[in-house]
Amino acid sequence: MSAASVLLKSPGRVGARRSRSRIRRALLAVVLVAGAGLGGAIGASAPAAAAAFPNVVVPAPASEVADGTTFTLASSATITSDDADVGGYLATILRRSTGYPLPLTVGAGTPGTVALSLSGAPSSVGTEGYELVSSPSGVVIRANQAAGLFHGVQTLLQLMPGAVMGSTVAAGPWTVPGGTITDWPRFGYRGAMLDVARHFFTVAQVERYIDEMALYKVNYLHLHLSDDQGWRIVVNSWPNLATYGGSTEVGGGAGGFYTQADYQAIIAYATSRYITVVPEIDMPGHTNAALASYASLNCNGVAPALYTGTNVGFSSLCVPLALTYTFVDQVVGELAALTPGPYIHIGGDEASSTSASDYATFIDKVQPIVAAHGKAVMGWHNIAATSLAPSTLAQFWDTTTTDSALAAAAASGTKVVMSPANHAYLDMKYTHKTKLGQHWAGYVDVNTAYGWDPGDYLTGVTGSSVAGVEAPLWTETIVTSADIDQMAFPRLPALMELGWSPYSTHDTTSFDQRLGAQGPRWHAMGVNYYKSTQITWPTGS
Ligand code: NGO
Repeated sequence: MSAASVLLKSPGRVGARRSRSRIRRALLAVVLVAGAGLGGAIGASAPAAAAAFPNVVVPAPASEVADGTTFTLASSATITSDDADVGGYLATILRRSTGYPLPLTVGAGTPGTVALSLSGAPSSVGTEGYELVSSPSGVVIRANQAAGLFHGVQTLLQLMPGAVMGSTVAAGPWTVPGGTITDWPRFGYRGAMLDVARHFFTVAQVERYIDEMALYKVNYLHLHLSDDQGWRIVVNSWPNLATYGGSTEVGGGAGGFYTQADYQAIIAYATSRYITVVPEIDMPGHTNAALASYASLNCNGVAPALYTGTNVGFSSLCVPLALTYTFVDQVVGELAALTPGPYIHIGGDEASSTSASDYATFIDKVQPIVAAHGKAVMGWHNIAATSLAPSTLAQFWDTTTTDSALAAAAASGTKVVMSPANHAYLDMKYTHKTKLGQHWAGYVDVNTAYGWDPGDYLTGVTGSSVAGVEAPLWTETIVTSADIDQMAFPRLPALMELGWSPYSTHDTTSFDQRLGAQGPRWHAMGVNYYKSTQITWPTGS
């Protein structure tokens, strides 16, 4: 093994913050010096020593060893897969853009030119990781579970020319650099949130976003299903929630809601991309749509009007009312029955119209209701001001780096998902010129989204207290799929790199280069991404 490949294999060993590009420049210098010392004898064999994977994969893999060879997918190539779904996913994408037949065989037999195998992966890659070996004769991806194969497939696609992501046949050559990538995630929770309450998004729009997020190894989709401006899912025991509470949205549009079959279709689609859905019913605040749908839920027995503005903090469920807990039990019960994932998100943010003692009473009563339906609670970090069940997951969304209540909860075992608004909120404007979005948490351009360490950000909430990262997209100003694209790309990949890659790979220069390499892919896919001036976008972007 060459010195080059040894160095590249363990980014951690060469210093936490050194960039791969700097390492590559240094290696090249070593090779050149060595070559000079040998009177240029290194000549033709130099590529092996200087080999490096192109700096194109987001999130950065944990480990890569290039060997200087190249694999080229030919029209006669075949695909084999131990998992029918992942094999089918890869074949569909490759057939569409290459125009090759690429027959797929599922299960035992001779490995195809591209082979997805559920045996022989290193145990160290865990349930979501994979090993990818590319050589002139083909590519083998090994994983312990199908999720790992799926993530390996994303890496393989990123190693190919961007046109591979297009929906029409393009010219090759369809090359893959040779070598071995061994990769697994830093955190178990890597989420994207979509607020379908402020503006409603159809099943097809949600599925489109799921397909986009899957490219960056997202494994949780948090759906913000209710807010003051809209209730977006049918609850059979409280039918007006959807039909009346879902009948509008910010700005006064027609809104909409998911039938339970729609919701299950979203879950099935997400599952096919190895993404777990976390449904949120925001309580006790952010409940005007529910209060407007049922007068009986209000302390004064009077239903407020539907609301289509963008204020927050003015609504509250009636904490002393017994019916409130029947409501919560039935809503959570129906949602839990439809949701295979482990969490029900109960919101808990900005309950400014609920007294502190009522708030604590409410969270105390709701946690066991969720548990009785077999789910763990997830809630915005404000719930840490109350006493939390051991399984409750708190989601930090403030702009500070200290929160004593959350630190105390973490000290007693609460795990935290990190979504600091000034880094992770996809609804923040990039710059003062950005048309969409808000800027209450500041402007968040790509390098700000990338420039923090979720595992060492919040005082007292570090290391194993951190479950992962989530990028929320609130939709007060977001109306179309093009709007979603504009705000999520390129920041969502930045946040998912923080969630997946070892922090030893963290380097802005290297990241910006890899992010730029996504431009031609998004161009091929028709993703309406924001061309941040912080990134050098290559030709074809
Ligand atoms: C806050 C608020 C949301 C807003 C969002 C806008 C949280 C957790 N509650 O985040 O209701 O939509 O900001 O950025």
